[in-house]
Amino acid sequence: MTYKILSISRRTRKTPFTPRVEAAGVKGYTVYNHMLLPTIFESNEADYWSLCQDVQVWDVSCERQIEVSGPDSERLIQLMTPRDISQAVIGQGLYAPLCDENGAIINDPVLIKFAADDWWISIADSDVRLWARGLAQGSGLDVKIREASIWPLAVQGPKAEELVTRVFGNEVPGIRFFRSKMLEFRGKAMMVMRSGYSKQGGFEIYLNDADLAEPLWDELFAQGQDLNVRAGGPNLIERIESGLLSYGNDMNFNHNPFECGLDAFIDLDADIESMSLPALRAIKGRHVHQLVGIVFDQPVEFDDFRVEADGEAVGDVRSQVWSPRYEKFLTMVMMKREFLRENTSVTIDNNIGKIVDLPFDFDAIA
Ligand code: THG
Repeated sequence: MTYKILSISRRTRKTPFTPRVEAAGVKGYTVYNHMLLPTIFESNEADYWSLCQDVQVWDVSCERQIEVSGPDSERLIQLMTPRDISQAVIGQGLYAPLCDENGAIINDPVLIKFAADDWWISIADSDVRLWARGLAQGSGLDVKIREASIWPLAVQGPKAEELVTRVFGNEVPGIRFFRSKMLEFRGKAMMVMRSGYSKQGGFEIYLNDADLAEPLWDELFAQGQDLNVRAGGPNLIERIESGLLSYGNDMNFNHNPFECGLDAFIDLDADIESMSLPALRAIKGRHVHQLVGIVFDQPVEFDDFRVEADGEAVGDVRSQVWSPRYEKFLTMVMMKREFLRENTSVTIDNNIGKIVDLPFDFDAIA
């Protein structure tokens, strides 16, 4: 991949952390939910090791919170997702696909039950606000829908718990995975959840006061000096090794949750009112594609992201990266299931790629 200059304007929204991100020497941004998302500071690989060994602070403000409040809020959220949300407790996050009436994936957010009649959809990169407003209008639901003034800041890595405890206090270690507490910074309570887009452990701080963005950033860096704290962002190497899906890359509106291996996050048998469930029940077992891993011993170049076998297209490369830890070229490929039934490898330019299930099982690959 090559990097090009990104033209920045009002459309590529900045965040309250952007001045600090710039001062930290950001080298690359992407645009996510029409907002800047820092991707590279030192280099993809140096950032990877810092994330895996120490602790990083990520400006993930682009994880916009679509707030759905009012008497019908839970009804609307349940309509949009095939995951049963009826047992969620206040302060809990639930990773859940949103699907349309055909079972196509609209987004794969973290759903947060912030209060009884107040849900946050912590969205991946697609315009869920428009979809939610359209559904609410069309179904006559009594809800308010807005993009909340919340800017998540992730603290990720093995030393994240130590750092967040130093800044937010001794209640931090007691927070369970995908649960949260309201904790104070400079006298202001904000949600702190044990979550984040890496498997190195960590927290997301849902900043609710833009004026505290730079003080919070500065405090994390002051307290984290001896922990080697660095600025970072969702890291391509780490997230592929960990099997975390990226909407728009690994899957999009053309795919359903079965094809992406999101089966665990849908409740086909639940007695819930969800617009995609009838279609998903009908599709199950009959989907055409499957997202799998294909592992090579060295980097290979695909022709227009195509995986071919005997001159025929059998798969579509969605994400790829060189893993410095495992010294393997990891690809995530949407493959035809018909091909998978009879093949366990593919050959690209004389390089044999081993087809494996996701997430990657590195003991099996070695
Ligand atoms: N945090 C928050 N919002 C987000 C993301 C996030 N919105 C956009 C994007 N990331 C959504 N995608 C994911 C993908 C995977 C996970 C979280 C968000 C994730 N998955 C775990 C797993 O697959 O093991 C746990 C899932 C579970 O048990 O519920 O964490 O990062 N706020």
